[in-house]
Amino acid sequence: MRSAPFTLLLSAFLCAIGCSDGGDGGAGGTGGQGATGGTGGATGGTTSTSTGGTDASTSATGSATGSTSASTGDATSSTGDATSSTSGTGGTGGGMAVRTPAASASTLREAGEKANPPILIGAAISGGGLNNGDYKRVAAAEHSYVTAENEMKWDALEPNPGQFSWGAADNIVNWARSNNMKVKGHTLVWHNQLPGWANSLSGATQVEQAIRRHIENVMGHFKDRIDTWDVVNEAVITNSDTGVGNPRMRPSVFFNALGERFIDLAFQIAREQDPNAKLYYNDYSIDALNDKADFVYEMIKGMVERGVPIDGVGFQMHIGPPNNEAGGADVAANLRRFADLGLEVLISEMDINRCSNQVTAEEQLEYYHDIVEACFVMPECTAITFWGINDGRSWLNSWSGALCNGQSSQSLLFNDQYQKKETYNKVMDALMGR
Ligand code: 9MR
Repeated sequence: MRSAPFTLLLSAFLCAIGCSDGGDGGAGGTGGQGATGGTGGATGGTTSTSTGGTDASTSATGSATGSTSASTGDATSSTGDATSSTSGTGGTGGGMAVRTPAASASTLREAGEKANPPILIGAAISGGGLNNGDYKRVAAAEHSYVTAENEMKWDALEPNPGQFSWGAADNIVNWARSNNMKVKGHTLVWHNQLPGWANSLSGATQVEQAIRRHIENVMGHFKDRIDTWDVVNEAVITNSDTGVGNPRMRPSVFFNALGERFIDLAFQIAREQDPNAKLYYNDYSIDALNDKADFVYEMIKGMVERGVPIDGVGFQMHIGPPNNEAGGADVAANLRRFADLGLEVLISEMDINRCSNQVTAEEQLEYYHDIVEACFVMPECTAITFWGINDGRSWLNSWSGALCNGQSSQSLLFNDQYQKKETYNKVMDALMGR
């Protein structure tokens, strides 16, 4: 499952739809930033690659979401200034700009902050991890963006109906903010990690009320601290977790009671709570071109066309067992079609599992480089989050489908002594345009 020479394929692909060179970005125009309110802090009106062609006349998709606020202007980190919002150039027309790498950087975070436009570099952070000094040091030095690995899921936040427990989540959010890191809320509506009481809800009214109460309370609690949210997570399944075979809506307490409309409903409630927040759909094994990615593409396209307030799509990018493999060129093509809907795209949970050698060491390095590059070059790709810091803490080590049987998945960028691995160097290369 190795990809073809990526740079060649990428440039052929770029030229097929506009061939802008990325140097000054002016010629091609931005295409679609404005449609969703300026793709967060990462894009927008700097002297960047994304400034050209701001003629709104190229707008094809326009603002389906209505969330034109460019709210997260300060989002990108301590540099922050590069974020003045766009006025909505909108649409898919008019060529494509390319992100410019930093001239120099000594951490991933700095490479992201100094790129033009900037890009957030994230990690899943666990409460347990924050008890370790090395973990905290590496996490804050190398990343500008935080997703709580488990502490903001429904079972953690609302263990009893209407009774909320904020301590563990507050701990992570406050730590992140004290290190100038932005936080993404993960996740408002998900079939997994639900408390028992939620799984026994039945009937449309009960389920709708529970969704509303949960979203209102959670977004309300974090209102001044979090303005990007995974609103709905993993609503689609296929026969295999690799994203192949009979894609369909996943049965869940939400889907069973409300049908597919639970997704629109969740986004609408979230938008009512925070008109300026960035609202994302997030899923695994939709990273490249497969049955599940096609199905989710049609689903998201429908949402955009109906005016559902969605701002972006998170591609989890769990590569290797139990999930899909994806080469850089296919990831690039897939991200591009979603971005052309006028949406942000994000790599939201990246790791590459080496267990059982289904992904060889050489392939792992190639994937890390080429997939990160595929996102990095696109101004619409606003963040790259890795699902953990060091190998020893990876969820894959103990996940049965991951075929690790307790061994290390060797899936991340740091070893258990918190030293950089070769995977780190490949990611850094991609962020620096090498
Ligand atoms: O990393 C998380 C792990 O500790 C939990 O046991 C698991 C339970 O479902 O969830 C893991 O995180 C998942 C994320 O929230 C959503 N996408 C898939 C991630 C890996 O399973």
